[in-house]
Amino acid sequence: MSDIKNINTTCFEDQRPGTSGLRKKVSVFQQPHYLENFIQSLFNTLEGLPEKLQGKTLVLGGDGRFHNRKAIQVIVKMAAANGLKRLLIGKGGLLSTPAVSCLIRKHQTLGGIVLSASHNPGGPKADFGIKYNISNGGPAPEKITEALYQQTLSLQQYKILDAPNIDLDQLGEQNIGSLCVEIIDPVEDYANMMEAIFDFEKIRNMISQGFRLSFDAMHAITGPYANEILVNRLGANPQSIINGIPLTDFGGGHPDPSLDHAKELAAQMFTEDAPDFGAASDGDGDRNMILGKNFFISPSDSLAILTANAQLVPAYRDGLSGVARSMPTSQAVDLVADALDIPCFETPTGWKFFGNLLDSNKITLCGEESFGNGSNHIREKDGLWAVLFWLNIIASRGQNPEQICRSHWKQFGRHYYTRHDYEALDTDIADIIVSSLRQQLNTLTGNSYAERRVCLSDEFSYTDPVDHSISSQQGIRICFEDSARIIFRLSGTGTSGATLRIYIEAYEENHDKHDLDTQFVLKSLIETANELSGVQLHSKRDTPSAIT
Ligand code: VG1
Ligand code: CO
Repeated sequence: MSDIKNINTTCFEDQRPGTSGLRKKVSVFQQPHYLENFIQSLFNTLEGLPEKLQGKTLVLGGDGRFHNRKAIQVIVKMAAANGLKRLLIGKGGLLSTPAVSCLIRKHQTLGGIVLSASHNPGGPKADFGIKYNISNGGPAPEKITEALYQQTLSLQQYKILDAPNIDLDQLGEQNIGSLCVEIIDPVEDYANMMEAIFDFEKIRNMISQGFRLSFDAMHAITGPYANEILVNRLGANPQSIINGIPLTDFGGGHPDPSLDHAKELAAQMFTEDAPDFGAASDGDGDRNMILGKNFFISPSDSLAILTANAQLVPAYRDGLSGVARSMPTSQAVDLVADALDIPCFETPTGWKFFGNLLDSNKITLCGEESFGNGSNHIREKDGLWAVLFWLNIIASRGQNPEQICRSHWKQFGRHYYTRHDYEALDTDIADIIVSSLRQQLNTLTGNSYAERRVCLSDEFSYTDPVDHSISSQQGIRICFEDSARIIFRLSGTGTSGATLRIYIEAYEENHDKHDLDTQFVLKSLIETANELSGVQLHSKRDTPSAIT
């Protein structure tokens, strides 16, 4: 029996999706009708679009964090009451973000719902999140998330079927009202896709000849995927997967693939006896960190290196149509695109901006400084894909990650790069910092800071080359004549206060200077960034909360 529940939405004024969906504390999601308000608003928005919701199929799954199973049961009953025909759900309620994108495309569904707060911690006191992906497999564009948000403000009632819970652990079909729920293997379609892209035989040979790797799944979603792909299909030692079992609180950790958070992996990789290759992924499996023996590959360099070596991978053998990077990502890939004579696009932060470029075949590869890369195989960034890409390059070139990176710098020069985050700032203070930067913008050009002349200072605005939609206020940038840059933007994924991200980059062509310490090389630019923004003064902090 379908129930209609009346609600008062005035207490749900904060359901505007951010960079990557709606993210809140679990306790916020646990409020009566909170999740329902968001899901019904999503369904109403979709029903109002030409594609319509009724009679359609959606993919549904999450990264296994606390509240995942409960939320899935609610969404299933609401899907049944709202006239959906079919749901494809990963066994145990598990699906990585890239796997959802893969399934949407393979089964040509209307879209998919991912339950994840990505790299944010999980557990009863931590974070939960929801994002919606459209039929191309990519994150919903702003026009959908904005319409959804407007719905959340005025929704008066939602529909839910009064029915028992479904069994999330039983493969196969179950019916609930007129809805058919199919519980599927979360890994298989995705693993098959990886096998069709990369030269598995070459990687398998390399591993069988003694190549050692370590992959840190951080007790998040990628454990089962890494086991199937790296161990079962590529022959890696089962012990090369660390923290491989998904836990609802990620073992108390922060599933962020950085040297700070992937501590166990970092400890393994920076020793005498380190494996040849190390990698980690985040909560929902869409990001990656790549390490060599005692060697860190910066994510911006990783994008440039993948681009330069793409033709070693079977799926990209015929070359790339173009590449894209988010604005704060270093300009390393621009130089490679130049050399390959392919276009290079600069988009705002967030994966949704790559969708149109990929759909119209303007680009084949894309990436962000925040440890995310991807390609036209799906419409999300993809952690394990990047790991396999690196393994494919290493196996083809017969060189280790450090050698590959150093020869890249030798050919193209090195972009020193760092990001300083000031997390959980008071929102008023963050606003003061940003508006004071805005006010200074037209006074900077032509002046010199850190012994460099400013050639451009503006607030980044993006016009989508395909649908011509405009996204403004996407970060404040100060560009120097020697191609150094300082960029400021506020994070759209945090759940407490505001996070100011400061991105700093300088280019060094002379390869005698490629071995210096990054923070040392960027010191004067860092000081300039601190002075211009007054971040330390306003926040009364003398160091960033995180340095990448
Ligand atoms: C951060 C990153 C951005 C990334 C986003 C989602 O956003 O900077 O590059 O796309 O997280 O990644 P923000 O607004 O906090 O800077 V994930 O792994 O959460 O899907
Ligand atoms: Co993620």
